[in-house]
Amino acid sequence: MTGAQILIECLKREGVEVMFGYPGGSVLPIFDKLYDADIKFILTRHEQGAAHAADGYARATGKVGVCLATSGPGATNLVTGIANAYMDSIAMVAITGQVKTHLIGNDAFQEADVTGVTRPITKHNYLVKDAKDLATIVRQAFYIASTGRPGPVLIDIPVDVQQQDIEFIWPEETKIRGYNPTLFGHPGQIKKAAKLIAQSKKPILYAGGGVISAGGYNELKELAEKIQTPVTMTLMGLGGFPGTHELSLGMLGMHGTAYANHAIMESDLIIAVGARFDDRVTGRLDHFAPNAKIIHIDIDPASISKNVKVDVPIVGDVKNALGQLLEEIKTTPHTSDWLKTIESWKKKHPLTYKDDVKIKPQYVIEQIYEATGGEAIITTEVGQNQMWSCQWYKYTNPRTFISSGGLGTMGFGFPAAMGAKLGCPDKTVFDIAGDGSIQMNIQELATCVCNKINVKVAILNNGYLGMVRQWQELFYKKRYSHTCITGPDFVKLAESYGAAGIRVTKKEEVRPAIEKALSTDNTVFIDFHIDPEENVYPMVPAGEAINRMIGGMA
Ligand SMILES: Cc1ncc(C[n+]2csc(CCOP(=O)(O)OP(=O)(O)O)c2C)c(N)n1
Ligand SMILES: [Mg+2]
Repeated sequence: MTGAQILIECLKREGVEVMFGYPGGSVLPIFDKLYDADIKFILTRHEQGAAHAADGYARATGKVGVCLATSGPGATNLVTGIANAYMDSIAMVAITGQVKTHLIGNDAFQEADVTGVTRPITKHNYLVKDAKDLATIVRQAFYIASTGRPGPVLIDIPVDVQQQDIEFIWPEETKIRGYNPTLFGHPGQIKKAAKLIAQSKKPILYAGGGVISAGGYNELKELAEKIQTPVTMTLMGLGGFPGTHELSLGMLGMHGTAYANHAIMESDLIIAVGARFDDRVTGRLDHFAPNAKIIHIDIDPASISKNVKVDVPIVGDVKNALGQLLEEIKTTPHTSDWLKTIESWKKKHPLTYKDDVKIKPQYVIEQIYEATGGEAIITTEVGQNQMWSCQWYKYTNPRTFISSGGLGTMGFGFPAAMGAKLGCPDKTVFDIAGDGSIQMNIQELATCVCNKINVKVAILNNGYLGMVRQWQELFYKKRYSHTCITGPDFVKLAESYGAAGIRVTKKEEVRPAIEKALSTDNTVFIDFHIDPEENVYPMVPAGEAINRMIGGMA
């Protein structure tokens, strides 16, 4: 078999059903084999779209997302998508073509040192120098991407290796020396954690994306109910615990709820589960949760005590470790006073906005929530649109909220929605977008229409790079330097691609437009002309303690 045939055969054996990508000279042998392979191939209109679509597919399904690009510019166009997956620990395999082995290092046409470029943004990467290593490398790549703390793995394959003829041997086993993720928590640490929990009076569960990637949703819910402890989630953790549950505090951090931020600051015990104490969550570190002991469950030992020193580290798979903890806990803490205090904060300081005749973005999202019965997969772009989507849609199931957390990549949401829809064709998929962000990968409209990928895009059109404008308003004396942004006529643009477009300029048109989009068997752009200077509150100014919120409780 040729290297290209071996690659396709390995992808099939790894269970790959869909892949995203773009052709070019250095991947022609692979594309030739894809011509009659039974893998669905989605030709995007930009390689960045392919990487984000693979990422969205992975987040929605829990499978490995796969993308493919040619050498040089094709590969460098993947870079943002790979970095995005790396920051959010998403299982992805990115395959790139490379110039012929004897030309590597020669500044050959369309040569880029892609393994060099992606080294700091991949969990691992490979340059395949001989086709006889290819099968082993593909197996390892999928194994590394999907086990332990998931992440992107890149395989760079020179053209001559794709053409090389060799015997195909499928490696039955994958063993990688020095790579052995710890799956269960140390029993001694679990005991210590159970003891701390029993003694605490003001515990809080702080859940991150690890709950979702490990499939620990049921265990987290069981634990929260058993120990009657409130749960706050990071952006990546939304959907990891039902947002409608009475123990849910919603999201914490820079744009978190006032009660979540106060609860974590006042707590005497933080049980961190698959979360990494990101700076958007902790705010000013030396003021963070001064009275709390910390238990930290994470599969990645490197993320423990990285930002915040913890008292009881538990290295292990979140689902397993929560299961162990559930078994170990015999005495539950007395939290009724604590829950009462939090309940009063919730009542006094709920998330709010001033309703108006103008269309408020929060209102649009509430209407999307109601119209979809809370059952849609929501993807977002980055900025105010993203934060409002965290605040105003309640996610009750894992893998229903898909957003660029760590990297904050404008242009992520639309291609990610495509990937999610391909992975979950029976679900309604909505990209809640900003008018700036949507213009960063708007070319994927063609991909949607051509492949009948019916995603709905709600553009919260404020005529601004809204989140940056908000910072300029609050911290730069309203000097709106280059944040007023124009766009095309989104309705005409969608129509020109063969998609549908709806413009909404009045509040009473909001719900009917959403209903119309839902009943349209096509990709739909809804252009909501929202109040242009609406802000996201509460807000913790960068570098402040997280209970010092603008628009939160004093
Ligand atoms: C690729 C990229 N470039 C720049 C930024 C910085 N940035 C963060 S939010 C934002 C504004 C986004 O504007 P828009 O998509 O209209 O969303 P809004 O905040 O108005 O809802 C910018 C420029 C980014 N996050 N990503
Ligand atoms: Mg905007």
